[in-house]
Amino acid sequence: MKAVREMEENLSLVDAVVYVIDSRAIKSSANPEFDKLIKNKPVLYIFNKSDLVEKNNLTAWINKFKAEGKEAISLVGTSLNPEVVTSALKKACANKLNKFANKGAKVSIRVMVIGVPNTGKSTIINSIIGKAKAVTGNRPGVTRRQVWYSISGVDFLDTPGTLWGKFQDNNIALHLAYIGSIRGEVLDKQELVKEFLKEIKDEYMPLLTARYKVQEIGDDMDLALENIAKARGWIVKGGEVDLERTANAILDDFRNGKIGKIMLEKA
Ligand SMILES: Nc1nc2c(ncn2[C@@H]2O[C@H](COP(=O)(O)OP(=O)(O)OP(=O)(O)O)[C@@H](O)[C@H]2O)c(=O)[nH]1
Ligand SMILES: [Mg+2]
Repeated sequence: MKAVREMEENLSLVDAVVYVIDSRAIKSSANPEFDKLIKNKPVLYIFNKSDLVEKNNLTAWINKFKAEGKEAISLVGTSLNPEVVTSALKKACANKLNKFANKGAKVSIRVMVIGVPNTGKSTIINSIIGKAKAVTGNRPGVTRRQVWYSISGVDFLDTPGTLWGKFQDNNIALHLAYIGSIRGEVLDKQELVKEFLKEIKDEYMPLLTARYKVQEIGDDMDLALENIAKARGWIVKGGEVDLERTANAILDDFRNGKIGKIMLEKA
């Protein structure tokens, strides 16, 4: 894939990798193709969109990564303290910085920011540099090519989000679709939302009730979608339920955190 090839080419230019992960799907937003490429670089994992998950669930993931010897921090990309990221990066690149400091020279750290589409890579860079320079948007494939952004002491290479050829299992594909990392056009929205409701209903029913005014969701997902459409009044002319609108609304709500804090994959 072109984007992965470009990443590979530019890896030799950077001192470290910032691996941006969606906190709602930490397992599924790890691209196995990246893992092979970056194995010789210091990596800082950022669990982004931490505002969309329960804090204790995220702490469990951070502890798990730390236990595996990985550096991980959690962030809200839209309102972060740049210092948190730059100090973690300086720690990861201490070797290089010390070497140059010993020679009395000042040097910048260069990092490549990677991740599957829509995890918030460009948003994080904008927040760090303090300007909305990189284009962002809540859909996959917003960043089209690699671009450098600099602040004093650190250069960031923004990259287009990349997926890999074959998902190990269907759950990964589903989770990436729920969080908006896979293009919508390739998926049947209603089927996707039925899978989504089936997956979260036991753990998160109170959130669904609060948002969609349905008291319970049984095993019949067609009926569930229909009941939500009725409860919310999503009806087309003639009184038929508008299932497509219902599916779109639920997906948008999840992607924007409107249903509440939901983590799809626990540590
Ligand atoms: N709730 C929430 N939304 C976020 C956060 N960080 C980024 N976003 C939103 O997530 C969406 C995607 O952000 P981008 O920065 O464009 O993501 P990207 O990883 O650069 O995406 P590609 O360039 O398509 O790979 C935008 O709507 C951001 O506003 C966060 O911490 N919390
Ligand atoms: Mg981007």
